[in-house]
Amino acid sequence: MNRRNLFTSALALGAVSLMPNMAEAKKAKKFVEGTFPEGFIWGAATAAYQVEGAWNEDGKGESIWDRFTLAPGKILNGDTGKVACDSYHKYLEDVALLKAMNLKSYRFSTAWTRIQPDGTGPANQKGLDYYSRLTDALLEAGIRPLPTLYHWDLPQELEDRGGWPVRDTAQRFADYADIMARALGDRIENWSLFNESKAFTQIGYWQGAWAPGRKDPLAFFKATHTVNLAHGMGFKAMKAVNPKLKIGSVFDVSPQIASTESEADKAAAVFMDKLSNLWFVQSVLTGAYPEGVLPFDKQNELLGFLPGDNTLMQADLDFIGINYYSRTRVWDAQKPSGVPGLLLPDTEWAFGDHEKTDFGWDIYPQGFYDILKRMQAVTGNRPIEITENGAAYNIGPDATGAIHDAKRIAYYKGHLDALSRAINDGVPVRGYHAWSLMDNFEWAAGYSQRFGLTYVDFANDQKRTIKDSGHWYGEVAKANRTF
Ligand code: IFM
Repeated sequence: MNRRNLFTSALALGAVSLMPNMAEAKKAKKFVEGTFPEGFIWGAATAAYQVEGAWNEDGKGESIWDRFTLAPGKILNGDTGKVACDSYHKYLEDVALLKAMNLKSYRFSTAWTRIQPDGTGPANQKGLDYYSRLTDALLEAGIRPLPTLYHWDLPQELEDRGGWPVRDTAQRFADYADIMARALGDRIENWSLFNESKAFTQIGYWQGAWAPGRKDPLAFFKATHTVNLAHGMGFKAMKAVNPKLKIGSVFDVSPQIASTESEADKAAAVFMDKLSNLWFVQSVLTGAYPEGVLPFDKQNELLGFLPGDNTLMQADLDFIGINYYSRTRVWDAQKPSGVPGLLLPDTEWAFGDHEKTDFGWDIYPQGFYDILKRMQAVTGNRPIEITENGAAYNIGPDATGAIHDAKRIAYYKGHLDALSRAINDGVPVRGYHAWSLMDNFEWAAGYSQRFGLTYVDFANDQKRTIKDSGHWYGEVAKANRTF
């Protein structure tokens, strides 16, 4: 029964005299910023390549990040994820950290190459066993496992066959999704298919700064279509195993702000909103791409879109994961893109006069509120989970070993307060995951950027120490409100 029906039947039952009391009760319950609905889920997030290490243990195959990090000059200081936080061996310590912070959800990712070392064929039992042990430890601790199937670590063998620009990779992903649903679907209900499809296709295939390091706009657009197909096909494969599984996906979004009031800049911002915020989520939910990005008459050819793909890529996702960090400024530039008929605006990420994080990202909590309102409209009121939000501050231990990262606390407070306002204004957010549970491998920036609630001493056996922010966040989770 929807709200309208509820109201109609209340009238029909003669319950109309109750209405003024209800209104008064609502008024009396004044919203307090920083408070959250009962049952709100508090969690933290990591990803396989960023924390696991054990890059070639127990039959694990080579991923594109294993390969990319070995190429000279790609990663700051020549860092790699070979050891990272060593979570493959220290996962029980990670579960203990979550527990110490009163968290009830752990968002991690599963490494495809642990499951299918070269991206095809039967499962590697030892890889499955690792995620099974992690799952059991989480459940035992009363923590919900929330795995993401793809957080950027494509099997190198699949990249050698063409990678995401090649259509067959979608079927390979669906097979992997099927294996995971069969192996862990008895204990894990909620799953994410992908993490930040925009980021890994754009930076990996167009800009070349991340694995696999290609600089080819045509390959980028093809990759986006394969990833969208993989959403639909992976979703259907998992539902076929067990229709009760709840399958979502994680989208990185950012308000696109026109740099001036000119019509040209405003149009450029609308264009970037489609390419940056809607290209994956709207296409997967509806089976159709946002209009006005690619030239209409060339779109199918540029994407490799075949008849029937609308149905193939469509997925009625059970929940939407949102990652928010900062906002984007856009101005009309008419830049040639390398794609016939496509001119691009210029964009500047994380701009503004506000204080910056140590990574140089602008701190703008209102953008969190704004983008949540936008995504609520786009995703038709589906349940939303914040799957990432956080800040890099490279603060180390003091003489006593304590990590006083007050700036991170301020960052979280600002964003959580904005989130509470969005929820109070009707955005259906049911959970929040801080990025990250612990300092980890930050892609091209290596270990130079620390996003963790927990300090990791990479030079000293990956020793973990909860920072002030981790203690604060633990109290927030316990009290269901900020301080
Ligand atoms: O570390 C990354 C993560 O892997 C994806 N989202 C953004 C984070 C911070 O850059």
